[in-house]
Amino acid sequence: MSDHTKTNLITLTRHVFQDQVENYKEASGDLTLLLTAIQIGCKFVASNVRKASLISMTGLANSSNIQGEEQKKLDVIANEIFVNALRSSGKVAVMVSEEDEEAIFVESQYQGKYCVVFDPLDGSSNIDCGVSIGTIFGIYKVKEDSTGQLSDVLRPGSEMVAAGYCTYGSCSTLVLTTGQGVNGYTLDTEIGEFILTHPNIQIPSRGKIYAVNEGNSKYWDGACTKYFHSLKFPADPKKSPYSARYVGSMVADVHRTMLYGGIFCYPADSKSKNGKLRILYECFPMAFLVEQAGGRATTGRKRMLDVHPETIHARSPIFLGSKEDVQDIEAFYKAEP
Ligand code: FDP
Repeated sequence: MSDHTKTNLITLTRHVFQDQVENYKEASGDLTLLLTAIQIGCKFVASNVRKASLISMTGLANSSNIQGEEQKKLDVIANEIFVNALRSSGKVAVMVSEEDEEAIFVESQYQGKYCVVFDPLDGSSNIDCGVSIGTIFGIYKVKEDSTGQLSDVLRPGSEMVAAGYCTYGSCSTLVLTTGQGVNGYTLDTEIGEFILTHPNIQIPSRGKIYAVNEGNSKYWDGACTKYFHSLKFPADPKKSPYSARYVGSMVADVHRTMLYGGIFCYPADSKSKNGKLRILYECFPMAFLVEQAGGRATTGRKRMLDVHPETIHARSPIFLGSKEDVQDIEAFYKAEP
């Protein structure tokens, strides 16, 4: 007799469709189709990342993006892959990509009712040495009576209807929320499908790991300086210090935090007054996922998902992860008006 679990695989599409049938009876199926386009983008990028060194796809593309950062060849290719997959899905009205200065408004014949904000390849500085990188995306529904405008994406993260990321590392895992918890699906490269491997991800309420670029500590404010000191030199002598882990790819650092607990931080500092990470396609999707997994995400002084972005590439400081760890940094900011 066959092992039923191995012949009855729960693919991402099957799982999302099942959720639609059980929980959203009135749904049209458009979100499921949009997520299929995103999956195709992730599989295509995963395949390019895996063979990048073999097909001369490492290195610079000799261009720079809106943030003035030099684009890698893979950044440009990943962006084209996602823009093409999303546009041709027929489900998207507006796209915002980290790699494009302006929002992209889809031509009327292809237009759908969703807006997708995304960083096609996050962690660019890790591309050429084969360290984990990823894609991050967030999805809004266009407002009633809108056919797709900038105001459909310049909204608080709490209005997103879905968000996720896909890691490209020792394996590719797509982690997704549609607002009913968080699930992780690992790419089976032999059959080309994302398979449910991490059902109902829950972040531990407290962790033992912190992730921050410690090299910036001379620029930190008082709250950050005191907080990170408290992790390394706990006031209670019976407590062990936290471990430090920092990949330098947000997707990899957040994925570890989702599974093991702890805190991921990119604070504002005297050099980067608004922090480094972009609100729409880095902070919001990750904050949505973390909250759905029982964790917390803050700017230090405000719930991350309540921020109202003024421009599509605006930045924010961010602290996210285990609920109690994030509450600790919030307390340090509260004590420092
Ligand atoms: P990168 O610049 O390599 O693309 O948003 C970009 C990002 O990586 C994040 O993935 C990562 O968390 C962060 O920047 C790393 O920044 P630092 O190098 O300043 O630590």
